[in-house]
Amino acid sequence: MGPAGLDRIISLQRNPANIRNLCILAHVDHGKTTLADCLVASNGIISSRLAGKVRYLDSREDEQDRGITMKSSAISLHYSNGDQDYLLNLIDSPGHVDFSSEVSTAVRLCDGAVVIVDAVEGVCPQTQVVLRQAWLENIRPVLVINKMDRLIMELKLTPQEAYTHLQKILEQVNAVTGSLFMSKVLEERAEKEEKESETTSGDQVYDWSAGLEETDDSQLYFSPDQGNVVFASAIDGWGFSVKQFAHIYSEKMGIKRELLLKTLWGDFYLNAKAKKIMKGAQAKGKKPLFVQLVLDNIWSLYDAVVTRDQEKVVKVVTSLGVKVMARDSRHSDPKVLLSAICSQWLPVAQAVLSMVCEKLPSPLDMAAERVEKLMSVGARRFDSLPEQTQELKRAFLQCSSAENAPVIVFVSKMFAVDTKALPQNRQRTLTPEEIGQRRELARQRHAARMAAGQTAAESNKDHIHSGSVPQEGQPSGICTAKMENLTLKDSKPEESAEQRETFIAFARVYSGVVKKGQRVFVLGPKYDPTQGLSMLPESCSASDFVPDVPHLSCCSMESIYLLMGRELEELEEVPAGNVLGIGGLEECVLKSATLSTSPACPPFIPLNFEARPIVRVAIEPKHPSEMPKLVRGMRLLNQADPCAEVLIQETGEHVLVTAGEVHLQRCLDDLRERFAKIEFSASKPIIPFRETVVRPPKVDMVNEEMGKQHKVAIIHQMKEEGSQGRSSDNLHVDPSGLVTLTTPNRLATVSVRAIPLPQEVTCLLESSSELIRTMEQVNMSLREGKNLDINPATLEAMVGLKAQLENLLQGRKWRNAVEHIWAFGPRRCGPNILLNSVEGYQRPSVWQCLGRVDDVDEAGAQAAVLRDFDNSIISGFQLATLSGPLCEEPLMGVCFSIERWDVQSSAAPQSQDSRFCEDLAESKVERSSEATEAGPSQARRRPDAASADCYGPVSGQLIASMKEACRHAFHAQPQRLMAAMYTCEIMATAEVLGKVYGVLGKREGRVLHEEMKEGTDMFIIKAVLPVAESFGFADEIRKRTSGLASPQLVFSHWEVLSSDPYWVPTTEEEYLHFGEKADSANQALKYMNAVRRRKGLYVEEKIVEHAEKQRTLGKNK
Ligand SMILES: Nc1nc2c(ncn2[C@@H]2O[C@H](COP(=O)(O)OP(=O)(O)OP(=O)(O)O)[C@@H](O)[C@H]2O)c(=O)[nH]1
Ligand SMILES: [Mg+2]
Repeated sequence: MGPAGLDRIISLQRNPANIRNLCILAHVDHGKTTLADCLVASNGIISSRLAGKVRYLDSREDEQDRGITMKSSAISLHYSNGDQDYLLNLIDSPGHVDFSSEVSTAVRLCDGAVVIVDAVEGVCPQTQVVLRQAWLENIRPVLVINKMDRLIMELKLTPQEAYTHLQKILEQVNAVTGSLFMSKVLEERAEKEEKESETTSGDQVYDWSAGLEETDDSQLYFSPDQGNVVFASAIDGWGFSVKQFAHIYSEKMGIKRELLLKTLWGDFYLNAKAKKIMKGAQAKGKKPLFVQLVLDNIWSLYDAVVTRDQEKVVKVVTSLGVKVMARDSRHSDPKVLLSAICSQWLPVAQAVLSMVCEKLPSPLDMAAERVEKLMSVGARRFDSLPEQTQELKRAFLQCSSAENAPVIVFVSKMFAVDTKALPQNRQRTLTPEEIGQRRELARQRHAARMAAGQTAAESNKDHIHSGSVPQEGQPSGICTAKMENLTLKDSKPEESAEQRETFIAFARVYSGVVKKGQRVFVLGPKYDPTQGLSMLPESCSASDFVPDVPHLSCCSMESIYLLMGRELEELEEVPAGNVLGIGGLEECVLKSATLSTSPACPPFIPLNFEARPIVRVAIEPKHPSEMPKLVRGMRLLNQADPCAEVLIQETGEHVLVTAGEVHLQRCLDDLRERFAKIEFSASKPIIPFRETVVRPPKVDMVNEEMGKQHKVAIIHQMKEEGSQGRSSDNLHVDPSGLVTLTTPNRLATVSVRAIPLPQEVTCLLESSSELIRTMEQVNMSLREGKNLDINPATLEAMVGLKAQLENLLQGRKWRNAVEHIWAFGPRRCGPNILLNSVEGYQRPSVWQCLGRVDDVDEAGAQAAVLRDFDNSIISGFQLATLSGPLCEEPLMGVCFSIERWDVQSSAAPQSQDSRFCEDLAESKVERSSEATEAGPSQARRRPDAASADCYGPVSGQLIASMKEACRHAFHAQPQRLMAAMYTCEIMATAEVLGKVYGVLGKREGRVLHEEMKEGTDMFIIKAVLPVAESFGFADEIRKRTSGLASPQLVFSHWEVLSSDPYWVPTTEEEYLHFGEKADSANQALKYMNAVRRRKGLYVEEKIVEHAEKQRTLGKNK
């Protein structure tokens, strides 16, 4: 960018009323980057001939190769709309699901969004996702219906059909917005009623529609007559809103512009005789205005150009008053001529940018509601924040760049750039003076060299004069010193470029002026302004000495940049309301952060990410000595990607977790080429599984009803196994699946049963894990004697969860179960339950925090002892649920019910040996009698003796025994693996439908439904597919359908695999059907063995099954 352009942008930055921060959002391949190209070309940054071809904002090599965007990138553009000059900070975002985290980072920094929809494909899954993201961040969208040319050239629709088709697309988009709006209104109404019901009481009649009618939603929907829709073909360079045509025709036909604006889109037609616009085009079978005045013209232009009707083309060209160069009109590809004409007639940049300037809000229009949402972290209500914090809201709304305004900046991601590409290291163009200076230097050097050559020759000739320094030598000395200076300066970055990547923060200033070198507070996501304000001295600034405050640090913004797509321009300061890049934060910001000069500023709410990282690979350097480089590279990668996770597993493996296959590939490439720069090998993707138990199946593997006898047989088999392999003198498994295990020192005994949880319960627990975690924290602090004030909404959510569980866990088996939930696991918040079914043994349940402390009311010491035992049991349960017996993967949907547990009163270590026999006798008696009461009562009887042992053998052994007992209890039930499932939506034409089904079937996919997309010949297939089978799926589909279908995979849920990994044929039919080995069809066994092999666990395999056959084969060869 030239200095003039830069100056103009700098001056525009000071006028927030004319700034628009916007991002382009859409489903993958709907033309975001192509449209961005057109906008960039309007600023002369790239040639308009190349717009749509260079994809300027896709600056990475792999983005260009694959043709998809992977990183969001920003560019600042200038636009004059009438007499106003605007600054547009434009962010292009990726559409592929794998990179949806990049969309979150972009959306956060914007006030508005351009949502693009492909005119043929209509609303796609990612379109809905991005609309929701925009909605959640409270940013206003405008719509561009792109690829209009496809309606003409590919679908060959008539203008009338196209009009109907476009109406449908608008309806679809508005339906998505409508449902978002509805849920919000209902939510607000619920809140309002809650408040009202606090004040008023009495019977109320419930009116479900209330709220929806009152709230004004006309601004919300996309409609061409509202001016928030543009129809475009980015690739051909044209686009228009109804406004442009209203303008053209108001002059031509003498109809008022306002009237045309309102009637150009909709059920209106032109009565040529009366020269009037009438309503009811459809009913009267007339051409709607939009078809007659707009679409017909475009269609006939395309027709003329494509059929090479020279006469007509010339006529159109002259009537439109556009200029076409001879080389364009002669070009063999009619598209060239088309875009030459269209881009002058209806330039897309003009249409989109004027809509953006008129319809999208400026930073000054930020809604108070949005500010409160951004600032209320941790579900705290905005009005509960300290006063100084609440005052900052004003600063936000004012968006002031005054000297005394507090600086508030949000960093949404960190991105890496090559250090050499930074403006300060870039080779700058020399001014004429400098060139002159250099020339002079070079001349002097040349002269000096010549002179030196001469003197050397002379001294050679005349040795006697050695030592004498020639006069001319002096300037040469100075000269080289200068040169060294120069070259040193030039080469410095290379020498110090040990670190080749520099991290730049992708950020926005919300208030104040950011200056180069300024010091600010970095507020971590858990920073609490109340705490910060109380700990810091008054009017403390980030440049002072700052005492240690949790989650608060200071750093200086060493350099600030204007983001210009592939390039950065260094700036001195950036005022409020702008998007910018900040250098020098890599030490104190990992991925995102809030920066402020005021410690009263709360951290912004975290970005909401749509995709969860699920694909993990283990990474290992080729040469072990390069491990440190790999570790450093992975750390950098973690910082540079908003969604990738890097961790070291318990096994010591370095693991990279990514959102999907494409994301994984990009991360590996980045790691190899930029961050680690070493050779490494990545394992095959590690696929997560879950283990669970199910109810005994009713039919066998050949779908024969299992008779009672059969079941009995199975139970017998189990019993036998129990008595043979699994039963020892410590372990007892009874036929109903109750496992009783005694600790090795025989001081404690637990009896556990595993019960499958209903699926709905598992789902509920899975989705409420955050809430459960909060509940657990509250319980912890309660147990420590602290009392926490819980936010009423959270408390209510907990009560709601309990009620839901009670509702789902009905029946005799689950009587009172919810009340007795002892813990959730693993990690205290997972989808498994530990149930305290010991009769008469009252212990605090997980619902303790809800205030029902009627459970136990014991003396302190007594409670403490029991608590230690409790903790051991709960810990055992946590360990058991963390890794199950099938292949050491976490459990899911299992309830472990403790039916008895006894501890010997004499558990004190000193008495252990002497009383061993006695204990044994005692425990046996207990077990045979009705011992349910004994355990706890014993423990209660002599707490002091046991208390000495709370960290001793009993406690430790109790954990281990509990874990073992759970594992055996698990084994005693029919066990299953659960596989992670993706949902995928595939769009395909009828011809390739069969192939898509073929690939899905081969990969164990299941089609949920299939429907025809209205107005097209496309089918939409919705299917689920195990993650384990998904690698290479997208590629395979693309190959088999010659690129006509491309699926988007999103993690959806866990699903129980129906086959039993330990199944062996038992009935005659099963033998007949599967053969004796029956190992061919057992998918679960295959998965289980693969995981076991990876983890180095024992895998039961017969390697040589038919030795004789092998021998014969060998002979033949
Ligand atoms: N026919 C037609 N093709 C278009 C148009 N706009 C874009 N395309 C094509 O659509 C494809 C995708 O365009 P991109 O601009 O890369 O799409 P994108 O939305 O940026 O894709 P991602 O960034 O990967 O989500 C390219 O092959 C474009 O040439 C259009 O108006 N008409
Ligand atoms: Mg793109």
